[in-house]
Amino acid sequence: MERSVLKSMLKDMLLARAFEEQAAYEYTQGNIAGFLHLYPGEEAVAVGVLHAAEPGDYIVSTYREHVHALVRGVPPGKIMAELFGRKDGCSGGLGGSMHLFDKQRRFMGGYGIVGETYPVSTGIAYAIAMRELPEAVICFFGDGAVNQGTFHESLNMAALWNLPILFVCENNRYQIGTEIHRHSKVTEVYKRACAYKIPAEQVNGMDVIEVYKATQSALLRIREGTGPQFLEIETYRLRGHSMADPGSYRPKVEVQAFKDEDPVTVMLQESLPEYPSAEQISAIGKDNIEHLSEHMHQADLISPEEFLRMKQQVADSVEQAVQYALQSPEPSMEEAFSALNCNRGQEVLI
Ligand SMILES: Cc1ncc(C[n+]2csc(CCOP(=O)(O)OP(=O)(O)O)c2C)c(N)n1
Ligand SMILES: [Mg+2]
Repeated sequence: MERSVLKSMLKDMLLARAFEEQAAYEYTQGNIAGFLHLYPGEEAVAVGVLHAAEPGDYIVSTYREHVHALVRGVPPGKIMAELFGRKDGCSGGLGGSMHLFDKQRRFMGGYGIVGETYPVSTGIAYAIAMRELPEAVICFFGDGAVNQGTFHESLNMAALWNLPILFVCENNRYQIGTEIHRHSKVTEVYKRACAYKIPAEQVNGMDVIEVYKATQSALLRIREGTGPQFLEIETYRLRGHSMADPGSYRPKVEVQAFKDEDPVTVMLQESLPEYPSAEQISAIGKDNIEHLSEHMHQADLISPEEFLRMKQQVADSVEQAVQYALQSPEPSMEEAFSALNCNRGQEVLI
């Protein structure tokens, strides 16, 4: 795998973690109101999947979507301003944490309703199929969302009409405080896709490289016309369900076990340089030493200095995002009302 892709994924994972931890802090300062669902521990899912996607693909996500938007390229300041409910946020400050949107980057939300992402994705994929475009829709949802009726309706239609959708289940084992075996008879989520003859597999969500590769091949199959694909990506959230949830229903040993497997740490270990030993170099032969060192230079392995620089860049961009959000005004009452359907014309809603 190309070192540049690895480095870029590492940077996005560090950015994701720093952004979310900063958002948690801003919530405690009263700068963010309402619900705030954070992503630490799950970074490898959004980063691996979205790095394998093309810019022309559409992304439909849940209420735990800040990192999906970040990795998709929505500027951190635009996301932070949206969390703050400010006018310069990516949804004009009217959506907040659960309703990020960026049409230009084909980031089609952010939805607060569990199970809402399936019909939205199915509709977009239907439009793509009608136009015979080479694009795909990536539909994210949680393990708790697979018992919604929309899951079955949408998977059936997607399979029947051969729609270009990649269904991505972020299986973090919990639906708020309810562990998966307490809400689902079938706890291996990928097996449900077989009922609709959708090819499905389970992926280790603690390993960003595995997530990237599984997504790349699934998207390739979609573009070849195989129809919808399904990935169940096993992951874990290190924080509570939302900032309002202390997460006390989970045994401490369980949380610690997953912290030890934290994808950001794992990724970091993967990308540290592995210089050959003196014996390995001499085994290759003297003439090859220059060749080898040049190759290593070109391969651009990350050095400790480069990693520190990367971390500093990430910290700076999060700080700038907070400043951007703080200087942005709140939307006016007129702007707030302009987004309501009933004020667009003379429509009577009921
Ligand atoms: C239709 C609907 N029912 C219930 C809720 C309340 N609710 C919010 S989050 C959530 C749990 C969803 O869990 P999961 O899909 O596993 O996602 P996770 O939070 O783990 O990412 C529920 C039941 C909702 N938002 N929408
Ligand atoms: Mg869950």
